[in-house]
Amino acid sequence: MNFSLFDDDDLPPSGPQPLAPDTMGATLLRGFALPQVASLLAAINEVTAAAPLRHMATPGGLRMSVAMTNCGPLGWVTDGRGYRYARQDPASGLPWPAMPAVFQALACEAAQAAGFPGFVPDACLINRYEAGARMALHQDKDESDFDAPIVSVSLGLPATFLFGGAARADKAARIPLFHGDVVVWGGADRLRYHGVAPLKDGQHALLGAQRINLTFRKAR
Ligand code: MD6
Ligand code: FE
Repeated sequence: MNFSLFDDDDLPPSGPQPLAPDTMGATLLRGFALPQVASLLAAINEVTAAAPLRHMATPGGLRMSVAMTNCGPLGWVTDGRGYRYARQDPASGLPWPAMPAVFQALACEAAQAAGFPGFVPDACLINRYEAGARMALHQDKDESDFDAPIVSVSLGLPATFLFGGAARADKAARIPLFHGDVVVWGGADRLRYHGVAPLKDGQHALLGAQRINLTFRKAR
């Protein structure tokens, strides 16, 4: 039996570092979420029981390879009418599940560690990647307040994060993100293109064959 706090493919926590050499606005907190993982997974199970993960459609009618749901007052949705934040889950007509306290606390603490004190998210998008799922290069621009940061938590299988520039055609840096890593993104680089490379097959000790990403935003 191995009682190490960290799985072999997880890196131990370390202090804040820039996500890429040419950014001041995106901070990587390696392993920041590891102490909260058990509570985070329990909370994810509660949210997804009430608002199941589903493959939404892009405005152009394509099925997204990433399955999504939300919690908190607002949820990010996409369908034939476009991208937007909505107070209700379109699948049920009910409000999104409340944001679990452990989510709220982690997002606030991570933002503070990266130099954004007082972050209070009103939306948490939950993304589930299975093998082959990817997120094409995009900008996060459906929020009304670009001064607030975005806090992004990676759980489960590792992924390659693509960190591009101000234009879609700019070459993207490739940054590995592991179980427990947190990225805080704000300031000057808030509108840079970014995405996730197709998830590689694998088995994570706690999450199995998937990667879960929590993305906290102040949408309004
Ligand atoms: C993901 N993340 O990591 C997708 N957006 O699965 C994002 O699209 C993202 O991680 C804005 C800020 C941080 C992110
Ligand atoms: Fe994004």
